[in-house]
Amino acid sequence: MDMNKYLDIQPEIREALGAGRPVVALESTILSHGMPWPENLGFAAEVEEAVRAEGAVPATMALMGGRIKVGLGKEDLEVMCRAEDVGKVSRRDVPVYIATGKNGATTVATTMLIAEMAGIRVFATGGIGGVHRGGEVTMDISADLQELAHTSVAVVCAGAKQILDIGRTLEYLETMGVPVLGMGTGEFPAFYCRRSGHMLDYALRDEAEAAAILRAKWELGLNGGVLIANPIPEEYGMDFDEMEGVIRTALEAAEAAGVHGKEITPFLLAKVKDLTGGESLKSNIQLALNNARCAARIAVAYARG
Ligand code: PSU
Ligand code: MN
Repeated sequence: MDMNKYLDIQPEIREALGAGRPVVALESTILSHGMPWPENLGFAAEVEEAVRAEGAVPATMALMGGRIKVGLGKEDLEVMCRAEDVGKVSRRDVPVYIATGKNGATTVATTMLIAEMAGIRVFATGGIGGVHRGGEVTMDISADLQELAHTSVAVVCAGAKQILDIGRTLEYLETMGVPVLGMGTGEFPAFYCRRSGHMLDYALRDEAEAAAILRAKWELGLNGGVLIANPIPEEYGMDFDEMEGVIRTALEAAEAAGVHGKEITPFLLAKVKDLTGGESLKSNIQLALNNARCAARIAVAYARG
């Protein structure tokens, strides 16, 4: 394990990694920019507890005071959740935040690259970034997809939100050689919705099968990520067509406000939240907990070897 001089790995995580015990990476953008205070603080504790309950150690990532934090203590978690002057850090922002000491929340791309630096193989999130609607013209394609192409970490998500062009996102992942596996489903889920209309090549039977696929890929020297799409639990799923209307309104608002670049995803997420109120927050929390449990079971099976 490369103990990179910029990394602050919490002792419990360092010990687990040294002993080959399961660890699950968690991102902080979902805390700082994805959920409101103080619900996010409650969620941060709950998601770590969900990972522990399955027998793995949680490692929430953030950039703080010029350090890369692998595992956050209570105080750090609170700073990230209060999100006062906390930026959104994708791959290209990392060196800037390290050099300036600014606090930053890690996106899927950044959490993956830090996980790889630390030797963590499994990561749980809510939804990934992807090809935006109109991306064939704007070239707005999330750095998350490049990271999945190159960085050897498995990402457990609930699919991608309908703010994105899900079809083109899946095409991009195919081009980049990223396996996309459905957990108990042959259809790629759309975050709040269990269905997207886009079919996958492989439906996983269970977490042990996922772990076996990860082992085969990386032992073969096929570097890069794996996307595991785990649908939202039935009882929290929302209606696809209803969501489509909400997203159209959010996209129109973004267009009217002239939002673009790294601000577009947080803008759309906030708009969707405003338009759907408490229901979407509840769904978001439940799908993320569900992904954490799934990721922990995969990490446990992977560590068993
Ligand atoms: N999609 C969601 N929730 C999120 C994000 C995306 O449904 O919280 C966040 C993740 O951190 C993701 C990032 O990595 O947004 C992607 O941003 P961009 O599209 O700017 O790459
Ligand atoms: Mn973008």
